Amino acid sequence: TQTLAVVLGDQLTIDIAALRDADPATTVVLMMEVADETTYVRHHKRKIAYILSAMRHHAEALRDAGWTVDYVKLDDADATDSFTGEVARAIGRHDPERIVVTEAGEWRVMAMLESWETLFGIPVDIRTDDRFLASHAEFAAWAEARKSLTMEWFYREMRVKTDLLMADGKPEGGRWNFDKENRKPAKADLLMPRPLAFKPDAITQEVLSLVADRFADHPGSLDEFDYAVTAADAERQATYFFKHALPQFGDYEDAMLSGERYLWHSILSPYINSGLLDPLDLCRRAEAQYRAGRAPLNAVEGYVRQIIGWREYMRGIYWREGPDYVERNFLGHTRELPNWYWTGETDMHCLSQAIGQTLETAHAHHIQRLMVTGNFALLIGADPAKVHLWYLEVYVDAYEWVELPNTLGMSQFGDGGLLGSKPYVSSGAYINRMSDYCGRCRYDVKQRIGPDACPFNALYWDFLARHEDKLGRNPRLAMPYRNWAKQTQADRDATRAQAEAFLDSLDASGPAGY
Ligand code: FAD
Ligand code: DLZ
Ligand code: SF4
Repeated sequence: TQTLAVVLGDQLTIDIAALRDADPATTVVLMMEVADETTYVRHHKRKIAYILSAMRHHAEALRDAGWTVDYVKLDDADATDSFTGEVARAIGRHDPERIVVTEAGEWRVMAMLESWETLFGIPVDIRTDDRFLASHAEFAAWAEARKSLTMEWFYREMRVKTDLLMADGKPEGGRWNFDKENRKPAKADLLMPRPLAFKPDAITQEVLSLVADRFADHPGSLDEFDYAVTAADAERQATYFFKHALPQFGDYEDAMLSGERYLWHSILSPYINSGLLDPLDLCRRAEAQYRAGRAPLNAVEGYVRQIIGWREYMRGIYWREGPDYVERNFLGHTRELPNWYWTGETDMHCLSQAIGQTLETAHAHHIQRLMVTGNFALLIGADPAKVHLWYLEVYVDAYEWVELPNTLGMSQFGDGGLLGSKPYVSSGAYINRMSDYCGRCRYDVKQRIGPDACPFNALYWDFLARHEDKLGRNPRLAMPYRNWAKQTQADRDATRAQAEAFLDSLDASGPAGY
């Protein structure tokens, strides 16, 4: 063997950079299931099952394409439990002249890749991951040139760069962003699209029993596992989304409904992040739906912005801010998440819905993550590094490069506003406007004080009061702070006492389940 080409678990793309110009006759592709990766956080069982099954199927796809694949399984008798240990063993088996690998998605794994050349004494070629539009250097250059790192400006550059939704150098429809049109509440609708369900084949079934056996103490359920685990099936889900959900995707992007896990979302993030689907290709296909008159501009622009805007931008921030970004804690928060983040057992209906479906499916949609579980964690003053661990653990699409900036930055304001100009906090009123949750809740969203009052209400004002020194001069919070100042001292005292009693009751919920 001349070349050992390493393919990691989120590099399941058939023409990944590491294989691009390799010769199948003299290359061995190494894929490895390793214990350290399955336990560096207590990943949701479904997330592990998805990744391992997708990896095993991808190994088959590579073999079908003519590659020799050396695939190490988790229960291999001589397993070393780490990427570095497995590469060392593979060098023993194949005696390669060099290693080629595509850059890793996160600092932790990148450090391993960078240690190999010295450790093994053979050249290691670490290739740029060109599944992303902006390289680390490009993002750094963009960020260098400005004071504020507002996503919108980055997004516009990506629109120009890709020529997506452009007309003669100008944005299609005369505006870059149609977000204001994407905030409609939804009504229960029997005709709502449902993502396709894929029946586990023999490979997936083997993985499911391995995971049930070995990761019994990890959170989440494996029941009715129905993810796509091949590029072809992921492709089917994409086609289904473009046809049946994209047209309404924009209107109802921020809506939430009881019992409806997916609404008009694409449910493609696990496939994009692990490499089964190509993000830019999806954007081009969404654009084609618009050009053919099959989906409105607000939906297609919204979809494209999430991918070439938010997704790329989050990755840029992650790599720019460095490995200690995870330690930022602008608001000095230290509380543990309540124990019921791992059970869903709370009488706050919005939270039991968001957490319940998360434990069942390893998925929740954006507004549930941001304005229900995220909002609540921020209002109670939960430690952002701990909140980050929860999100990294429970979502099937969670890899640190995308999860950390979303959680610690966007959702928990841990970076003090690098990513967002104000914290995403709201009282119950926002949840009531965007969902049907409150009508089914034992709490009254209109009350702030008393045993039936929606906890979000007192917590919201208490949060603002607690952080007046850090947030009081934020122009985007001027209105709520004025409103707070106008309330009588007696009302303010009662609000804070209500919040305090609630926080005390939370701390009694039992140990967090990380
Ligand atoms: P859709 O609503 O259909 O959106 C289309 C696509 O846009 C998604 O598939 C995704 O690739 C991309 N996208 C949308 N929003 C974002 C965003 N904020 N950042 C990056 N990409 C985005 N997304 C992840 O992929 N992995 C994570 O670990 C993750 N953690 C999150 C944590 C928090 C606290 C929050 C608020 C959001 C997080 N997101 C994360 C973003 C978003 O919630 C998911 O991408 C989305 O819910 C995936 O479902 P979907 O494919 O149906 O998305
Ligand atoms: C998340 C994950 C899991 C659970 N298991 C594996 C694995 O066994 N083998 C593997 O190659 N990758 C796995 N991954 C994904 C890796 O953690 C992923 O490659 C890194 O997040 C990239 O930096
Ligand atoms: Fe959530 Fe409050 Fe509404 Fe209940 S009343 S669902 S706790 S926002």
